[in-house]
Amino acid sequence: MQSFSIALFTAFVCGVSCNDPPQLQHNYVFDVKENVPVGTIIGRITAVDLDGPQELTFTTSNQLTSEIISLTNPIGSSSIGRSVDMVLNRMLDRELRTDYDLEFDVTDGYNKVHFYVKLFCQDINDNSPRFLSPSYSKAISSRSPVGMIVLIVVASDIDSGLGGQIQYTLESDDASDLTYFFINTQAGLLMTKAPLINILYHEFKMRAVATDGYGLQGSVNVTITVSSYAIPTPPPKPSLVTPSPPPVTGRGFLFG
Ligand SMILES: *[C@@H]1O[C@H](CO)[C@@H](O)[C@H](O)[C@H]1NC(C)=O
Ligand SMILES: [Ca+2]
Ligand SMILES: [Ca+2]
Ligand SMILES: [Ca+2]
Repeated sequence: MQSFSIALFTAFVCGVSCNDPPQLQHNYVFDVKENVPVGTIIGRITAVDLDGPQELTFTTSNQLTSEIISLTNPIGSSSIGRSVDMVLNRMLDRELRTDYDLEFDVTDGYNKVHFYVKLFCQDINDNSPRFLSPSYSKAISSRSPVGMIVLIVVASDIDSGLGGQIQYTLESDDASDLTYFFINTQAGLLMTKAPLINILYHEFKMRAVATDGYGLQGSVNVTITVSSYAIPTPPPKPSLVTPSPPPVTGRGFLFG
């Protein structure tokens, strides 16, 4: 009889407003690798609610979240922990976006609690190095000194860490080409390695290769034309021609 009157009193003073809201079990942070297939379960969310009035239901609460995540049907009793799994709706590309603040609601039928789940997208090495130029070519003289920088190749790789680190090498179907030229591994400087003085005319057709830290490669054609002919240069402008000095007559005048 007494407990009945307490319940009656509580109902009178509070109505349903004394109902406790759902409590999330954690601040949820999940990691997921990019490119994992649609349908992959990437994490579980659990909430508790002791006093109803209904079993908890979970929903995604903004458009971005619904695009990325579906929730499974909840399992478990709200009084000890009711859970849903987050299922991936589409593949993630870390090179487009590295992290998400997903938004959800959980409700006990009376209180609705809004919450965030942090999702970090982890890199996999899914890009090969790419050269900035579709090909490289340069004409040089056979009198070029050893160690001269002929040209600089540049590649980029948008993956993170080792997967984005590039080393350069030079290749040719004719191995003897590589006695004349080499490429600086880190900076992509293509340089002469031996005297070219005996070459009258030759087109060296080689490839610069960029390799990332996990072995993915990109390559580009490099043509170096070596000739003993003078490399054409524009004729000197008349204004740069220094007139010959007048004959010296007053010897000793300036130097006394
Ligand atoms: C690179 O060179 C090879 C052989 O010299 C040629 O078959 C190929 O088409 C070239 N590629 C490009 C992109 O120029
Ligand atoms: Ca409740
Ligand atoms: Ca990547
Ligand atoms: Ca890469």
